[in-house]
Amino acid sequence: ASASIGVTGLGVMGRNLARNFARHGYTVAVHNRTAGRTRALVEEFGDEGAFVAAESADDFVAALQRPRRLVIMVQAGGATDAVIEEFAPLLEPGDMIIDGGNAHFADTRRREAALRERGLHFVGTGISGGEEGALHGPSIMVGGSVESYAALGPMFENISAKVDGEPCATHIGGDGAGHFVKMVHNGIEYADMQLIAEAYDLLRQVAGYAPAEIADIFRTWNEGRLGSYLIEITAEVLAHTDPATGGPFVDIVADAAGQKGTGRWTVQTALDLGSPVTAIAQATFARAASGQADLRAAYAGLPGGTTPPLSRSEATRFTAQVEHALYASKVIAYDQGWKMIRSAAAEYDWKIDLAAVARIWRGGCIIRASFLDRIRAACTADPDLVSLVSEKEFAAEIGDAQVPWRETVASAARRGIPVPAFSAALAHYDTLRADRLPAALLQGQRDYFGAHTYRRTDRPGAFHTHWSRPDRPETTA
Ligand code: NBP
Repeated sequence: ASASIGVTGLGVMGRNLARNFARHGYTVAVHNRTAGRTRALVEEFGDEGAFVAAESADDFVAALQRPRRLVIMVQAGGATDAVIEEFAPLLEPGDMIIDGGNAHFADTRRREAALRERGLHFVGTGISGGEEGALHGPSIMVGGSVESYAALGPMFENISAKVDGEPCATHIGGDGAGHFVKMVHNGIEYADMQLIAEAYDLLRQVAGYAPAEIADIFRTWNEGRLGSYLIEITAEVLAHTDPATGGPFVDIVADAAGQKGTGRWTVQTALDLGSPVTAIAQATFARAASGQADLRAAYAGLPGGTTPPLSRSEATRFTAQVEHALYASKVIAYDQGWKMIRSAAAEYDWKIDLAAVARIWRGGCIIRASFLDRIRAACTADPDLVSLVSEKEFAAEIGDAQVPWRETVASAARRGIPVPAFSAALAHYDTLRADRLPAALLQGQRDYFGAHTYRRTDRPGAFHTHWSRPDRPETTA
């Protein structure tokens, strides 16, 4: 046995991950269901490092040094279970199966428990950064036992992205914690992308800018506090000209957004946890609505708002407003994700270091952004920080954003331009800062039709009002 790690599943991600390990000096055993892919990898990239090509499962396992580290990079779901079942019987106690696919964290919890019974470590690992990240340095969110991280962590840290010399890989927590945090990463990614798309739509429809001009605005924003991979690529997409028509690329793309499901998982899980990730939810629903051609046809042509076009100087002022709105909404979206991770940590007994999550998201992953440095600093200064908006600097920025944020959402409403993520972020902010919420009325309604009882503000206990009695007496429940 000569390989320090093995990768099975040499699709887009697996083969680049295997190459990344090899480029860092590890001997990598490679295996794929269809052996042609294994041979192709070694033929094409064999000179990049030391590969051991294995055609059978037995050869693959035999090539691995003990304790064995076996990375699975196949489709999530049934394929992952099939591959685990193929290899687990060939392994020995103390060996590690690492699932680097986008598994649902509940599946990871189930698999971890089952393999633990068999003496094996199952390490659910979220890997972000797509094809390029897998090759050049992804962000790696590792679950599973502390013991397995001791054996694997240094390798993951080696191949991960680096920011200021620090690796973008860490042990997140036990069993499914790595896949959970990767899921929330993707949920935040949905929100961030939708917020940027709404900002573009406003700059185009309200301010009247052309896509190339908006690309320049995004380039400028990218130099400041909004600096991020997503803002950077948005500028590139907006500046791109369609070779066939000579017009803006964005104008010839069908406006129906796709999704692979991690945003949906985030929202479904948030509902179970009672965690209000409203900006993420709106971003997920916005994708779904964009693809509903029949509904969109039914609503097409219905009246909406209008206001006169902006002058050039008004457009400049409006652009500055949108920057505030985008930044404030983005802080809220990340805050929602943060709180969801905190809720899950309590629910599943994971000890998640939120400063470390911010640290490893600064490079390699899709939501890498300069303001993650600030989130990291805030979480380091106060590991029990309840909300990002209660941190001094974020609170000051949210304070400065008040008028422009509200003006942006109001402008959109007046013109009939949908800004579901901006609106959800602002409503979330207003919900949580309100002195009194109409939840009091909801409690009254619930008590009326279901005797669900309510608490009073002036004395302890649960109460019920006998709504059908003419004198409506109140009793303690
Ligand atoms: P690909 O579609 O490129 O490759 C899929 C791999 O799964 C192939 O090696 C295929 O083998 C193998 N496979 C399948 Br499908 N069913 C199998 C089975 N029943 N038994 C054994 N092998 C099987 O996928 P990918 O884009 O590399 O994604 C791999 C994982 O990484 C997924 O979980 C994905 O969600 C995750 N991920 C992808 C990205 C990304 O940007 N693409 C980013 C982060 C995470 P074959 O060659 O024999 O068909």
